[in-house]
Amino acid sequence: KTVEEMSIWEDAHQMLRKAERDGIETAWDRLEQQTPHCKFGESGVCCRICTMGPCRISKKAPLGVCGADADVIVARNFGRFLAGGAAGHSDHGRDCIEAFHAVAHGKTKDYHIQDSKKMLRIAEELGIATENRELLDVAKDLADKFFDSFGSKHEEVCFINRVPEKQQENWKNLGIMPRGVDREITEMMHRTHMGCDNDASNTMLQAARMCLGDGWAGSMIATEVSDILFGTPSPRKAQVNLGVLKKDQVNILVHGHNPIVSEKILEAVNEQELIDLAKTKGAKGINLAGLCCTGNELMMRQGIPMAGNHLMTELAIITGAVEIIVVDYQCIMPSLVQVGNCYHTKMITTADKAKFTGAEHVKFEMHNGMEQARKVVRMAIERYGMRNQDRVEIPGEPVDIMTGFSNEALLDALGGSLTPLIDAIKAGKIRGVVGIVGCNNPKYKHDYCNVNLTRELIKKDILVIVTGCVTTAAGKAGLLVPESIEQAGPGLREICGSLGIPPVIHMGSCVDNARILQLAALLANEIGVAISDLPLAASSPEWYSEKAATIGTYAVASGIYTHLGHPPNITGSPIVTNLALSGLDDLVGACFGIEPDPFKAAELINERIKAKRKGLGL
Ligand code: BF8
Ligand code: SF4
Repeated sequence: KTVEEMSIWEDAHQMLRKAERDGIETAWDRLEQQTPHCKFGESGVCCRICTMGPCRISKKAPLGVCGADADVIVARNFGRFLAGGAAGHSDHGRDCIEAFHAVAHGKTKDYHIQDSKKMLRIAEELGIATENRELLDVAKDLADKFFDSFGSKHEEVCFINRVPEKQQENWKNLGIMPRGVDREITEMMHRTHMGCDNDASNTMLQAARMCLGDGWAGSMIATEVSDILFGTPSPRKAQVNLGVLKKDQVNILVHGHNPIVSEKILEAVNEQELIDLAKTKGAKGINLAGLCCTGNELMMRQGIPMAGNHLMTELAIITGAVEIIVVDYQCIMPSLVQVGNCYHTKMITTADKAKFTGAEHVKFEMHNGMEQARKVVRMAIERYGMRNQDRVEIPGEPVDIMTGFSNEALLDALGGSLTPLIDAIKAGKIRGVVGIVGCNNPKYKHDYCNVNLTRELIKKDILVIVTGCVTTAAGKAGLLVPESIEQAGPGLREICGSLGIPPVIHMGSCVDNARILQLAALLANEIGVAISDLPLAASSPEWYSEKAATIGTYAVASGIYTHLGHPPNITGSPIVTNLALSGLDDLVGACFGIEPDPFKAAELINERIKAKRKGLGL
């Protein structure tokens, strides 16, 4: 493949060429080594659940040793795949609760309640008394409530009050009303043990229930607690692409997901003492930039620039300009350690649950976050002297973006209520709303689908919300600024123009897809219909991760049609495949659609939106 076939971006091309010159292997090279992929694995019919196997299903051998057929095996494999995603989001959520709990109990001086108004609002929403009480007492109760809701104590998921009545009824009827997310994940693992749940549809219903537990609790709690601790995002400017790195400054990259680490690094790089120290080493200052979702978190709340999305993480190090890459967990390629070793770049791990061989471990805990952050920044400053400026190449100029659209901020932009948005939808000026979310995957030309689908949808007067790695794609394409209304259809152009907002709205990281769920629920409640009646859709064109599949599944189970660029590894089972592509429509009012071509995908989504509008008499 030529570099032009690998990515749509000039900064990526330049770094891929440099990688070749510097003799560095990237994900694209390793994909080639792994191709062709195992067909059994790809279609989901390889079972490794017990040691009577492993078993592979084929025409010649249609049953595993235990008698499980392709449907059962695919359903079990996919159930476990989704459990990985739900666990990732919700364990991240639990870490946020732990920080919040430590703050409430005065066990940390490094973390604080930044948005007490939001905390009180959520406490009231969850039935906790707030009047005439000390803020920290309310916080203690709220932290306990969140902790409790993770397990099996409660019958229903934490933010069930936000779910429209009709969806709740639907879930009850199907027996998929989610309980604590930990319980759902455990039950998923239990059911998929050999000889437990051997009915593919039944297993898939549990998968839906577990994913709902992630969307409406695990992820939603992560988002809400992060807002309480670090501030609810509001509109601000930022910049994206590798051009945000600085040749004459100490460059630190934060990568991973949880703002608990990255927010402290940000505070440390702004401390005068450390800036002065960097200057004594010959640097002009200290530059912090983000990657992937922790980058999204910092960008949303603090306007910190974003160096790149998933497939840009190796390429960011190949600039030769990065002193340190600080990571917490999820979506961090283990290859980054080796790529870093080819330059002077050190990877710092911060969580005991995510160590990387060859990286240096600086454990972040509630009581020492700030101290550890300063330590990391000092290490970066030390390493600036080891940088070989002759090997440094920073491609491109940063692109401006507008970020910070929490639902609170969106409501503000709308003048305090959803009415203007609903009126615009009714009048057909905004024909629908689509969340484009998720990843990169070297099986696709990097960001080609993410960007083209976004462009096609806004042309059709569909408001687009982006999160996760699609954010950087839309940002680099110049779509996250108000001026991009020029590329939108006339109705969307008029509405966004009058509000001064871009037609593509950045709502945060992947756990922040919970914000989109909440917005969908607010719209449904306001209009008095089910979420599945609304002209909404979701899409993850270039997805790769378990988490992305979990998000897609909770979106569908919540009533939102979801497009994926490629199917999960389920195609070996007619039952699971049919359920995903159509059967779920009858059950929950939404299903998946698969289409790798972004232009055809835009048509598919558009058709869905047309049908939903018609259903509402619009
Ligand atoms: O949670 S979009 S590549 S970074 S999985 Fe990962 Fe996908 Fe990026 Fe964030 Ni989400
Ligand atoms: Fe084979 Fe059944 Fe064991 Fe799976 S659970 S490995 S199909 S015997």
